[in-house]
Amino acid sequence: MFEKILIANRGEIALRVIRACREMGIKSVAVHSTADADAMHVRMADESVCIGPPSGTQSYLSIPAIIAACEVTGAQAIHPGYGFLSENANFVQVVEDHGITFIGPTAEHIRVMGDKITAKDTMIKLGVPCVPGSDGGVPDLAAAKKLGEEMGYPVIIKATAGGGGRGMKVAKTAADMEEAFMTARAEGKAAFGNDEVYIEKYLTTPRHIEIQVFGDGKGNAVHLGERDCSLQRRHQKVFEEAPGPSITAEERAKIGKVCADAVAKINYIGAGTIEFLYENGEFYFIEMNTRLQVEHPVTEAIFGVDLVREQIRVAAGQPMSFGQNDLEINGHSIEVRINAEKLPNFAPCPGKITAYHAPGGLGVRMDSALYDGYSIPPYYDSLIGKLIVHGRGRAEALARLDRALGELIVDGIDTTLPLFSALLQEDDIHTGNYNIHWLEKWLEENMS
Ligand code: MV4
Repeated sequence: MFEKILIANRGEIALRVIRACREMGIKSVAVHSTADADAMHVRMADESVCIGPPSGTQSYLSIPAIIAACEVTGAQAIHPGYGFLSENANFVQVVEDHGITFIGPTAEHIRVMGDKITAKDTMIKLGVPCVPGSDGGVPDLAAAKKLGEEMGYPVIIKATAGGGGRGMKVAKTAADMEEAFMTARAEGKAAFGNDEVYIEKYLTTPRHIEIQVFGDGKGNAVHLGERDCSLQRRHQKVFEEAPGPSITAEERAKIGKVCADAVAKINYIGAGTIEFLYENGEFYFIEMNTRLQVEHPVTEAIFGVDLVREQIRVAAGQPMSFGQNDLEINGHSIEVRINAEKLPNFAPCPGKITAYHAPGGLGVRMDSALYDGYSIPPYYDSLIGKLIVHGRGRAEALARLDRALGELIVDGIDTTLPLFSALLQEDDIHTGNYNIHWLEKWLEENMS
């Protein structure tokens, strides 16, 4: 096993990894920008290295700075967390070229899944159900128009280098095709330097259901059920839960097995998430994320496993500590993401925390790097905490969420917390009756 791991991240996810390291008897190294000298991850790690100025590009995204920090501290492995360098295939290559272990998938798997066309092509070959659409890239507008007629409108044009909602355009009718196609292409080119696009049938009212998978890199893999992450605003998840309120045990077992078999077949190593749109009882693959996700705690809650510990184990060449038959769902879990943002417009709201009190008690987990007197710097993501609750059933989890929100104090800045108390007043939240458009529509009706 590794003696020392460097965490190439900040905030709550850095703490999450440090905690797993400590339980495993592994020393942790924090890296930080000058703006984060007083951050909790620096205090909580066994040692820390300043890797650059405030801007993410010159610190948490600086490959040479992070490699140098590994070399001076003697860390044998790097955990990337999520965001930053976590899905950067080139980074993985450089890490390995320096004889350091990347705690995550191979550069090749990251590359294949990072290009949405090769990801989809791979999934089709592995027998994973996909959204009907073009066979690979669509070369020009004429081909796009021809496909639109064949498939029937509406269709969606997506940049292959996009993902997370960037470089996507819907064409409701043939009349929209030219503008949608050209815009998706231009956005792909501008944002990612890649103008290749593909086309899919546009699903109008799906849910976002993602399957957690985990592989040992040696042809063994499991699934840990689904998360419903349909409640999003501008492609940012706000509220996530597991299991999905609309998914039956039979559906879970079936799609879960398809996903576990697929990742086993490619010798996938570590944690991964296979994202689907779910509509009328059918699953349609859209993307695969080759990282630990923000919302992984809801899966941990219902399965009682530590996903970061497993990531570290398999990266060190050890077997996973559980197989599919050891995995059984226990109850229901919900996560809400707390952002330093001012409602109703979700404007970033950094500043000094004048009082912080975390909720506790049975079935409550607060993952946050906040503390009394901490100043949230303006340079990074506005996520300041995740409140995760667990109950024997969905109703108990919702009641516990309401109770925990009542205990939580974050003073000195504006946060998205009032949103959750308001959502808990909605019948649709209690019945689980929502899709990917529900939250944006609700915000329009209730916050403007
Ligand atoms: C779609 C879609 C409808 N039909 N693909 C948005 C982000 C990216 N992960 C894929 N996205 C979508 N792809 C087809 N064929 C609708 C969306 C979408 C969406 C998906 C998940 C969660 C929220 C969403 C909000 C708007 C659009």
